[in-house]
Amino acid sequence: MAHTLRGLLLAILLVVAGVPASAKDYTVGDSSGWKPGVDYTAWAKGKPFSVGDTLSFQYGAAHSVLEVSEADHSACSASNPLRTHGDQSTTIPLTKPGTRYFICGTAGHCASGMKLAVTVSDGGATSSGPTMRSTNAKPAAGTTAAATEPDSSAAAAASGARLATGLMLGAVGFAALMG
Ligand SMILES: [Cu+2]
Repeated sequence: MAHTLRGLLLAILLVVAGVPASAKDYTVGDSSGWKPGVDYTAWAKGKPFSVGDTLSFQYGAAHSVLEVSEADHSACSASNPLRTHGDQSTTIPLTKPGTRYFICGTAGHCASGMKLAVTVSDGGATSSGPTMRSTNAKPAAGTTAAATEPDSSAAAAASGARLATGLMLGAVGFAALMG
């Protein structure tokens, strides 16, 4: 029995570690993209942004994506951005837990709704798990920040869903062992 349980635990660990991290890419505003008149607070509400996910901003040449401080987000101030993007298709990797703030830099657009706050969770990951998926961590195009990540925290972000899947598969394996 002890051996069976140990085998079961090992099976669960292998399954959980072996399932590739299912990082999500969120297109900001969905089909509306990044433009005035969209309620991005409503868009973001309830979405489980996690470390390893990405935000994709799609917009026309009249717009931009400025990452700003919380205060500048509240005040719609574009004068002191942390980062500026203007390539009309901007992918932002969510590399660590916390809240990030984005506005459009064009005058008046933030006040017209082009402001977004995204709260990123760590996805319930612990740093003690196996990190054999590092080759799967796909660096987002056009960013230098991703290249300086010390480890693949993205890949290590085991979601609750993965754990649930692992447990379920483990239970199936357990049933098979006992049968
Ligand atoms: Cu704009």
